[in-house]
Amino acid sequence: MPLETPARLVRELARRGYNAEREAVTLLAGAPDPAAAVEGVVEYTDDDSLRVTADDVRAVLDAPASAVDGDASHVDDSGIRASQADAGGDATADATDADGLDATDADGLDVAEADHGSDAPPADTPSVSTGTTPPTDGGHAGSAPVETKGSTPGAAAGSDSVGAAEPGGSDAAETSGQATRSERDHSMRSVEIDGDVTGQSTGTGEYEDFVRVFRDRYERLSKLLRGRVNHRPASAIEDMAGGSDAAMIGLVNDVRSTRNGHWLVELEDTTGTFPCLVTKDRELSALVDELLMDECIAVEGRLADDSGILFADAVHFPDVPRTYRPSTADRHVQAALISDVHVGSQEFMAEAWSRFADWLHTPEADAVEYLLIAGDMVEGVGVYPDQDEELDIVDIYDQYERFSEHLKEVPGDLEIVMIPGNHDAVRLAEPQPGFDERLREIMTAHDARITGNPSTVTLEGVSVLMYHGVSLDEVIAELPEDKASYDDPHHAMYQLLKKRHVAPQYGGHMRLAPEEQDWLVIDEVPDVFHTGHVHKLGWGKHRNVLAVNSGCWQAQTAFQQSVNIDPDVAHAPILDLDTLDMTVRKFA
Ligand code: D5M
Ligand code: FE
Ligand code: ZN
Repeated sequence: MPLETPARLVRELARRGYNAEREAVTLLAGAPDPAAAVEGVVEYTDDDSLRVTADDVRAVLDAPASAVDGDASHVDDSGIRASQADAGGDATADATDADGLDATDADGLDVAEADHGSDAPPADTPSVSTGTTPPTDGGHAGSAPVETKGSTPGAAAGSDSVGAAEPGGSDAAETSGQATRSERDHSMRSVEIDGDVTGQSTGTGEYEDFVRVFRDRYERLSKLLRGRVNHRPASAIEDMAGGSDAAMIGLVNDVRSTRNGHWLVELEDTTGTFPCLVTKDRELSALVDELLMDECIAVEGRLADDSGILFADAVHFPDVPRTYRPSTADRHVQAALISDVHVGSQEFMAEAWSRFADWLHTPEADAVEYLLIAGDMVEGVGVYPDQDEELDIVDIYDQYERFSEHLKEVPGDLEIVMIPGNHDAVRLAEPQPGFDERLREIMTAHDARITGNPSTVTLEGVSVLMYHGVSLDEVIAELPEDKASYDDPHHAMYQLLKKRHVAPQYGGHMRLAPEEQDWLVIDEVPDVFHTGHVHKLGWGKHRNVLAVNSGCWQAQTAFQQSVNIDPDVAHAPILDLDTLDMTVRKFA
């Protein structure tokens, strides 16, 4: 880019994390080679200085030619990711933004950790129990709802016996030697589905679609931030007087570290881009580690004298309102939240699955009336290199046939909702539509409801945002360990809630299908956020929203062994819809 105009020079300096005296800019513009002069000045200025003075420029312009040749190697434009990752390692643990939202994060963390680490969890935390022993938390799992004998006896019993008669199915009552679950009144049940892209996909994959989807993302997420800051569009900020207070809402377009160790965050809105500088000594700088490309944030601060850069004082995320109160069901009823079944893989744990299905037939599981499956029903074909070496069933349709047989093992009166994942036979790019007709015909068991990834499923008033979770890999790779890790997958989910988007960063693992609207924005705060994909179990609350990542039914694969992923296998998180308490049952 030619740098002959003062505006461009200011911009270029801002990009490097500097603002400049007016006279310095004039001198640079008049230099024989302004670009080389900028490089020289950047080289010359003191490591801690943020401002290029006229004296700096004179010193550089007066120096022998070799000094202004401009070796830009000290300017770190090479990959934000690397520098972010590095900075992440020594980021301070308690980075709080102005809203102090991490206080709530910590609650969730404590719950999960206490639970994983202790056999006797505190009374009000979820518990992990094994097999069919009642939960230890005195929760509701053991207290069956009042039986409604005589109502629709045919429905439940009839479908159960169909399940038992199928090959691969098992009669839970016989195998467990226990009574079967009670017949229940279905009239209280309700399932509503929102945000399903199935049949609504408009994208043609053209460039304009990408523009449109990001514009929609900006419009919807910026709305959530507008009341909190007195923001101006990028184009208007450029024209504001130097030194004034200013705020901007934008998508993160670039994050780079400056030569001086500060951070330059470039925001983009519909009018242009504007650079915001976060200085390294500010508490705020820890927040930079949490930023992902393309997420929407607001930055408040003070404009530099030349209005070329905004010195950040506060960063805001759309987040969940602190006052958020989730809805609950009007009666005691439960939902099992699972994912990543991976039927067709040699590592699919058929026996553990059958134990789970058997347990669902027992009176202890009486209150479990809903089963949500958040993707990866089957292992799929050609998903990862060398995957075929570990396939038990090589044909994708045969995999779904087998999955359907396993699904028949669970009680026929369960309401089942499923979304696809990255191993399923639908398009990989998100949002993913639900299974096509051919697959639906195979998976007719129990009239499962099939919807897209993501979707919001409201069960008796409790909204559950179901999303498979491919973006979690990205969030975990990009953010510091204490903000997101495989061991605490729910922390990564908190970040998605905070960003109000299930997959903020486009590229990497995340493939985005450009549509007219951004289906991945979290418009409405859900009561529960349910994901899978990383094959780790974790749950906790972020600002009263329960985040649950549900583990898997596939033992460790060769790849997972090679990268040290130790999956949490055959756990079924059971959610009380009336209290939003969780109990985890283990069937491995
Ligand atoms: O992926 C389960 C988890 O393992 C998820 O965190 C991705 C990671 N994974 C598994 N196999 C691979 C390969 N081959 N490359 C990269 N990452 C991988 P899932 O997609 O549910 O099987
Ligand atoms: Fe999976
Ligand atoms: Zn997956």
